[in-house]
Amino acid sequence: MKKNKLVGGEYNFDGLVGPTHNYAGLAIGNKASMKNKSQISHPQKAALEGLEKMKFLMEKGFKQAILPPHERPDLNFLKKLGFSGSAEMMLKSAWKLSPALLSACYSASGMWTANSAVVSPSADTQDRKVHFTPANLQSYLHRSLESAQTSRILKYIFSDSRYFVHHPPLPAHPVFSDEGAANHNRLCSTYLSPGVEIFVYGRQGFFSNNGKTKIFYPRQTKEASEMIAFHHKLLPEKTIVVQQNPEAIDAGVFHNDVICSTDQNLIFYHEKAFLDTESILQEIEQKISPTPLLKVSVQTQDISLNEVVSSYLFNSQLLPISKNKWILLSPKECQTTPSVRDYLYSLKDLIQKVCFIPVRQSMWNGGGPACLRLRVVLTEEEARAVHPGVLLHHKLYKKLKNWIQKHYRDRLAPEDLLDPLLITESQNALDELSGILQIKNIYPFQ
Ligand code: SUG
Repeated sequence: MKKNKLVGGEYNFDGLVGPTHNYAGLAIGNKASMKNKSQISHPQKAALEGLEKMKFLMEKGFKQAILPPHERPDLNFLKKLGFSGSAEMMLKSAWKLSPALLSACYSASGMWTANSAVVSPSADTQDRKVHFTPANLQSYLHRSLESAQTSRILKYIFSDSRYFVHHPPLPAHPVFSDEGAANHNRLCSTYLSPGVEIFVYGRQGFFSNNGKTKIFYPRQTKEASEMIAFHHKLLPEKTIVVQQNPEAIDAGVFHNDVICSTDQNLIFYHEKAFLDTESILQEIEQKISPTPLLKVSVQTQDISLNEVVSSYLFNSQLLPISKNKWILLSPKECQTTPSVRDYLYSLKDLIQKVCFIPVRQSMWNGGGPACLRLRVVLTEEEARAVHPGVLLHHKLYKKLKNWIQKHYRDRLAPEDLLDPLLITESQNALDELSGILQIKNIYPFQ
């Protein structure tokens, strides 16, 4: 089968779900994660669901690539904490201290690559290079363990300094709390033309401001968003930093990509997405001008905030099919939420069709289709400089499917995390994957 031709445009880098995918209830404010704590997980099914989503996009002609899973359990982290002895002993001691600590070291949360980094395309930056800032994800321990590996893998895949600039993650302090592209939108006339970048925060970092939420503590800070816009050399007149609606955060909208989605010049959003949605839209319209801003807005009377969260409607992927026409790739849960299903079937004009995709294993941890991917806009020349081993094509799809079926367990219960065999199995799997993706020495165990 012929490999995808390298052309400029938007590439989706999906996180391949790792062999230790489990439900540990670690993400407070994320209702699915809280609800499914200690459920049996199905790592093989999770990885296959993610891979089928990638295949779906590839077959529709979208540019699809892969980010490999992280090494889990993170034994080096346990060593840093002072645990020692055999791997089995370390697992047991960590579990004894706190089962949550052990599950944090085992979390496969690196799969949600929308949180891995903020990426600014060269069309937006003043030095005309693509800028990457891996997220520090400091809000939760299990996610904070991702940033070092994310930095390593992004530097490996985008290694050519003529095109790519890699910033270190922001300092891992609550003032600079950063959750990556899940709180970052881009609007433009075409992917490769200059765009407007929109950063969405939940609170201000200084003076322990909680952004006026009453239940959940917001993750992203204004200071983190502003710092990234500055590092990425974005033009202030093409950058917007806005606050998410605290009411939405309290309803379980822990990232902006659970309530708003953009593609090219289309914004698909709930009226309660932002603190002052109307004035934000005016600012976007002014900054994107002369390109017209196309809006699809959803009202609370049609879909409540609770239904936004349970269905993950806005975590659908907007797939452009022709000028001003899109397909929506939605999680299956949208089909089973009556108000959302009715709304989707009433859509016409801009969003022409809806396809439902099962990513249930990820959804149970609060991660929908859009959470599983990092968007990277590349010119043709930049695309040629990307490590080719991670670009998806049919042959690679088949190899990955076999690899998942060979190495992944069918089920994992919380107590299975004490099984030292899971360490060897995961390391063997990642070692073989490095060969498949032609990536050398990116894992600490190698
Ligand atoms: O950070 N869930 C992730 C889900 C991330 C979704 N990403 C986007 N919206 N872009 C989170 O809340 C749950 C892990 C657990 O409980 O085992 C978790 O981390």
